[in-house]
Amino acid sequence: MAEPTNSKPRVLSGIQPSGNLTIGNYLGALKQWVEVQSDYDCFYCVVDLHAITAEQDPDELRRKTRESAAIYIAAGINPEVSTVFVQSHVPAHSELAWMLTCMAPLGWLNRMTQFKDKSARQAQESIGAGLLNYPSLMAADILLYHAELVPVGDDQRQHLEFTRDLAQRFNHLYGETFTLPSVMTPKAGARVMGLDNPTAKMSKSEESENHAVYLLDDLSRARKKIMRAVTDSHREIRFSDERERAGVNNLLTIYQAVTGESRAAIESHFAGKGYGDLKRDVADCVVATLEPLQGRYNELMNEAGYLDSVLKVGREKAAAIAEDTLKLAQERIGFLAPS
Ligand code: AQP
Repeated sequence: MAEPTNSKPRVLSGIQPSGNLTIGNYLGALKQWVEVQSDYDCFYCVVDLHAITAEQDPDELRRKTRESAAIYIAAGINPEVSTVFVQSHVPAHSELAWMLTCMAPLGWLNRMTQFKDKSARQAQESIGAGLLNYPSLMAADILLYHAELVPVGDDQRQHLEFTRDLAQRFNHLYGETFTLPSVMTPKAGARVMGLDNPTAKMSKSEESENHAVYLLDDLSRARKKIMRAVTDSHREIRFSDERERAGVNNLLTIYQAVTGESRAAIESHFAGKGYGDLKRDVADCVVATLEPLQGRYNELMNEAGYLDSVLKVGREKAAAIAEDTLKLAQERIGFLAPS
């Protein structure tokens, strides 16, 4: 196994630059990334190889890739402490993904909820094979770094299970090669729902006007979207698993995830208040999070060369580890080493 360069256990996670990052991406992933960065040796990548499982405009993809990396840093990832890089800059991801794709049973891939959901929205003939093989690439991302912990939102739990199963299969067939990773999801905000449709996950590729608050939304627009969020005809403000109360539950969950307060404290804060008060308070705390993030983002984007230098250092650090692991996996599987 490749020797870790840092004695701390390793973390890996990523976000697809497939659109504008949402508060779902922030609360489900980015916020946790920041919280663990001093206790782990963290690798955070912009997963552009994953993004092309759906059609992307080339210029837009390049722009969103830089934008996403800048958002990671603006959200609190310190590139002096964590490694920030672009997935396609480290070719080992694609190479190991192919090896794992060859080992991934079709039955496992066909059972993935994300594949079933996303493929159901397209005509059968137009579904790219990449969408089906997405979990093998995600497994490669994680296994290349011997990551012990993967902080993600709830929707990625199944892919983590798949990664563990695939790693076990490889280790069983070819000898101990990969570390089995554990999933880490936040207590609140692991599954932020759409503001316009609180029974569907908030998603950056969903295009309807009031579905998501984007991290780079104009602040008054972000506020307006929250004030327009779907609620219900009840009056009581409390957490609930009932489907018809999903809108209020979602707003409370966002409030809980942002403020870190307990459910009991939040319910007592809103006791006797109306939905207008709830929306206003949620909007206030979300805007208070976005404002400094956007300030740092704008500074970063105006600092010529800074982001590229972070990504260059990140690529070098990531590639050194990934190449070692890839070499080991290639050797184990029986590839003839080049002389
Ligand atoms: N709504 C959400 N609530 C909590 N966490 C979320 N994540 C995504 N949406 C929510 C988490 O964000 C990380 C990055 O996700 P991704 O971009 O790799 O893919 P995704 O899960 O498919 O996210 P989107 O926004 O729905 O993207 P598109 O529309 O491009 O497919 C992951 O940790 C994810 O759990």
